[in-house]
Amino acid sequence: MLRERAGVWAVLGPLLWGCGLALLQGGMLYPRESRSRERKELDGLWSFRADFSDNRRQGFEQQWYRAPLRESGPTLDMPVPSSFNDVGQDGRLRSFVGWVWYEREATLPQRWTQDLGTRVVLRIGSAHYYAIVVSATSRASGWWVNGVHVAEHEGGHLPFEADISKLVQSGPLSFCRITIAINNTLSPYTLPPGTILYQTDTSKYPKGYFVQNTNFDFFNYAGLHRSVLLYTTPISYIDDITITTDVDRDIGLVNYQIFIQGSEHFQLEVFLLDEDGRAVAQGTGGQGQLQVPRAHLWWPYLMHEHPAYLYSLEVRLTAQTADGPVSDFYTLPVGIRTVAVTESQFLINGKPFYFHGVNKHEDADIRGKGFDWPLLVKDFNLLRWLGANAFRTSHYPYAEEVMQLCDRYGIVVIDESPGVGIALAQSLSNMSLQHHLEVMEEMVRRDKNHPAVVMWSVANEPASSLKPAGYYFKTLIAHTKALDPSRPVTFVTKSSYEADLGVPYVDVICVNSYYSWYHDYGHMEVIQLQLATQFENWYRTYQKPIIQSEYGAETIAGFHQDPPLMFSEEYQKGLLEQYHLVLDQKRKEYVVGELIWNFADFMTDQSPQRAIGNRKGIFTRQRQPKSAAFLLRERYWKLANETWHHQSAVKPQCVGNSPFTF
Ligand code: GCB
Repeated sequence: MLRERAGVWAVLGPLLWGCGLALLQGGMLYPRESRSRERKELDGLWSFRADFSDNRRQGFEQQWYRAPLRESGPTLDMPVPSSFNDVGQDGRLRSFVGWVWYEREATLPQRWTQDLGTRVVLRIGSAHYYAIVVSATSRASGWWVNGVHVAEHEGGHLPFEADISKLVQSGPLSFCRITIAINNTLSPYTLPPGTILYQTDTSKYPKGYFVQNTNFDFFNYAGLHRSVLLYTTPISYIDDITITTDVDRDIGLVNYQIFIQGSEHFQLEVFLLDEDGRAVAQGTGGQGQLQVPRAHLWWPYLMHEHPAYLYSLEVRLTAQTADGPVSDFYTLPVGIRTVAVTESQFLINGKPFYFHGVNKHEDADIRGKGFDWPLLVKDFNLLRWLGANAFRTSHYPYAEEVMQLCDRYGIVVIDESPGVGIALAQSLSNMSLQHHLEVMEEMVRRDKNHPAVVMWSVANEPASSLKPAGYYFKTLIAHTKALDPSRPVTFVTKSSYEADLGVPYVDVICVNSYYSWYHDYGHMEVIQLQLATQFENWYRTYQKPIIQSEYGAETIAGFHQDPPLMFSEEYQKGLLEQYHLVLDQKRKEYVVGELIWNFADFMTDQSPQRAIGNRKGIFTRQRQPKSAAFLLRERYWKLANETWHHQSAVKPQCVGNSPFTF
């Protein structure tokens, strides 16, 4: 919902268009082509201009969206998807705070603009942080319909859409111009939060000087981070599908609920197809249960010889409209699996699951947080090479294509919201909570059907010992559970077991710790005692399973010191080994996972603690292994052997470089 954000927006904020968004109505199905649906990607080069004016509002004052952006002044070519920060040579753009403007023209197929039975939707995968979308159309005569406001959205990391059918179907059309203004300013009430620090001492700073401060440890990359696309549906269409699954002996149960828009009179048929395309169950109507005898379950990677089995749910809609019958088709991958938590175990399909994996970031050279297929495929190849069976989307929801690959490869996901850096009491206020609840709704709506997602994490390292944290997390977790009763909910803490006011409400305790890194520098000999005490205190207090959700050490690839010194590859290995000794004891009791911080080095704000970013990766930012990657690889494959649940005598082995070796 659009709200005036105290302070920050007053200087950098949007012109309020007076139109709150009905964000949470309707579905957010991933746009897939089908017999009734087409899609057109608008990725590539866009025109771009940052508003460097003092108040950052010149773009709105001069209405840059009313004419091609290049007429407003100099523009740059900007790739989409990408962050804008690192592609240029202008240092001012790298650290820019305020409004930037993206624009491109799209030519639409004639039938999209002439067939009133077609619904045309503009979808933006992620615009960080605040976006206003304006569209203009050019008629055959070369006459532009002035910019029409089509959407606004708060928050990067999650998609939003606008139905632009009316706009593109009101006469012969030659072009559609799309302008997206994006503001990356973070306030105490955004998610993640931040503050703007104004410097008023004119003996030290120029007039009007300000910087953006944050309490999280990654660079606040901004821009159009994921694909922008247009897609079509018929005017009566399948708007949303919710799937939950269960298992009764060897019968897989697929519960479905389908939401239709654009017609009240319709028939629905659903078919569940196996991997060979054979229908194994079928049903009719908007909700029901499909039963699959001898179902192939969705198993995590390295837990079964055929992990990640995916069925396809084919939904067929026939709707009656004033103009006659309309059909829509949508196919959704479905994994049949169960998730449950006991006092000391995390169960997938009734079997104990141990998370041996990583924390990641969406981060790479040049593109920043921009989606990139080669990078994604490389990362999944590395994960499988490593023998990792899980990751956490630290510290925000990742691209939908990432989640799809997790479903396909059996990589289990703890899906985390952008609730990171919640450090001030202000950010635990009702205003923040309200927004956080909405973000969870958007996130659950987007990711609810991924079998890979086994748990929601509502936040990372919030100030959970501050007084308002109790109510905040109680409400947030209850809301998330109400949205999705089928998955456990957690948040990741670094508070002490005595002081944390949010942990009473979580299903699994996720704890970060950096023994011998952020204190007791260089003294790895204290790790075992401190870590064991940490686990024992948490377990004694709560009797809930625990995940070591972060641990690690800053390591500059190529630095070697023996005996180990901080920042060397040997220190990283040594520190990990100390952790593993304790994890190996406690995983026999109640510790259900270990996630290294971090998969790869990543960019952060500049500070004396960070040498061009955070170097706790076991891979470099360019995805080359440090020594610790080999150590973890050996460990993870060994752990995989212990959690192998199938009857087959052949167990997974880490041989050579193939991630597929069994
Ligand atoms: C943490 C944070 C993570 C940081 C990491 C570090 O506890 O959750 O965002 O990057 O520590 O390296 O300090």
